Amino acid sequence: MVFCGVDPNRRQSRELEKKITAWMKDYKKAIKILLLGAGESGKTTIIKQMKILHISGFSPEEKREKAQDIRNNIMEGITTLTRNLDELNIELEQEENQEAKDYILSIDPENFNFPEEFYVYTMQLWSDAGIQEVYSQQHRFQLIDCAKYFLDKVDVVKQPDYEPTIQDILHSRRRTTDIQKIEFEVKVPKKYGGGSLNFWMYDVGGQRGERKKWIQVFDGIQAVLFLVSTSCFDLVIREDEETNRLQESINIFRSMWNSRFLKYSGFIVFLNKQDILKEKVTHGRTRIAEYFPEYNNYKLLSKDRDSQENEEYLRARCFIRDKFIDISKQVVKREGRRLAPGLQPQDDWPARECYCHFTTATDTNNVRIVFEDVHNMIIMWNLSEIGVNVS
Ligand SMILES: Nc1nc2c(ncn2[C@@H]2O[C@H](COP(=O)(O)OP(=O)(O)O)[C@@H](O)[C@H]2O)c(=O)[nH]1
Ligand SMILES: [Mg+2]
Repeated sequence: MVFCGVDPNRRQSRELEKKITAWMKDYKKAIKILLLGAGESGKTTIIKQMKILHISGFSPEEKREKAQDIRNNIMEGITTLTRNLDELNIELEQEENQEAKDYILSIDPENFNFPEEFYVYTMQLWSDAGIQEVYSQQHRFQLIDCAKYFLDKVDVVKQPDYEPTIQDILHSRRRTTDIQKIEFEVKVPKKYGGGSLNFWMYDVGGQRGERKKWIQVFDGIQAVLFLVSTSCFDLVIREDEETNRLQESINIFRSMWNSRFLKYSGFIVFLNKQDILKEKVTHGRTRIAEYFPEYNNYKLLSKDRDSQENEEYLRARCFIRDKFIDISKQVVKREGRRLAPGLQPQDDWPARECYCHFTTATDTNNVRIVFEDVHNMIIMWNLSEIGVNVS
C-alpha cells in the first residue's frame, strides 16, 4: 500500500495500519449498495451477475423459475409483435400464417399452459417477413429487449427438459415488484489491506408506481449504482406511453443526485445496454438527434476518441454520459437552514463526484471488470474517510 503525503516514520505508519484494521473490522458489518434506475434499465441483471460472480449461481429451483420466465418472455414477445401487425398496417408475407396469427391473438396469458402448437405457430410467425418488418419498427411500441434473443431459440426452449443457460438467465426478464437484497463477500486486494468485505446489494422496482418504496432503503447506503438504459433514446416509457425513456432516466437521476437522503452516498452511473446502443446507432432506423436535437451540435472530445470503435457510437455514448455528468455538476439551490441576519449559510453538502461506466449488464466479463473498479472505489472512499489516501 502506498500512503501519499504521510510521514514515512515507522510509528506513524503502524498507527495507520491499526486504523485500517479497525475500519475493516467495523465494515465486517457490510457495505450497502443500492441499485436505482428506471424500469428495464438492467438492475436485476446486475443482481444476477453478482450471484454468478460472488455466490454459487442459480439453484435447480431458480433455473426452473427462470425457464418459466423465458416462456413468458416468448409469449409476450410474439403477442406484442403480432398485435402490432394491424397497428402498423403491415401484412403477413405468407397468407397461410393467418391461422398462426389468429391463434396467438386469442391467447389468454392468465391461463396458458404452453402447448406444442404455441411454439410451432410462434416459429412460423417469427420467420414471416411481415413480423420481421414489425420488429424493425420496435421503437414505435413496447417490446421487451430480450424478444429477439428468445424468439431465435424457440426450438430449444420448447423442449420439455429445457434448462436455461447462464446467458438465457441473464437475458430473461421479470418485472421486479419488491425490494430484494443479496449478500456477498468480496476479496479486498492486498494493496488495500487484504481480507474480505461484506456487501449488501438492494434491488428495487423501477417503474413509477414502485419508486415511492425506494426511500425505505436509503438509510446507510454507501454507494448508489444508477442504471441507465442508453439504448432507449427512441422509446417512450410503459407507464404513460408518452415520456421519452432516456429523459425519464435523466429526471430520476436528477432527483436522486439531489436527494438529501442520499447526500452522503457515492454515485456511480452505469451507462448500460452498450451492445444495443451500438447496434442502434450503427444500423438502426432512428437517430438520437430526432429525440435530442442538441445532439447535432455535440462534438466528441479527443480524450473520448478510440480508433477501434465506430465514431458515431462513441459520440452517442459520450453525449448520453455528459447529460448525467452535467446534472452532477449543476449547483442547485437547496433548502437551507434559516440563519440569523449576517450569518453565512453553511453548505453541509459534501463535495461529490459522479463516476460513469459504459456497461453491458448481460456480459459477465464486462461486469466483472467494472465491478473490480467499483469495489476498489468504495474501499478508497472508506479509507479516505479515516484520513488515508491510497494511490
Ligand atoms: N442486450 C442487453 N440486454 C440487457 C442489458 N441489461 C439488461 N438487459 C435486458 O433488459 C431486460 C431488463 O433488464 P432488468 O435487469 O430486468 O431491468 P430492471 O427493470 O432495471 O431490473 C432484461 O431482459 C435484460 O436481460 C444489456 O446491457 N444488454
Ligand atoms: Mg428489476
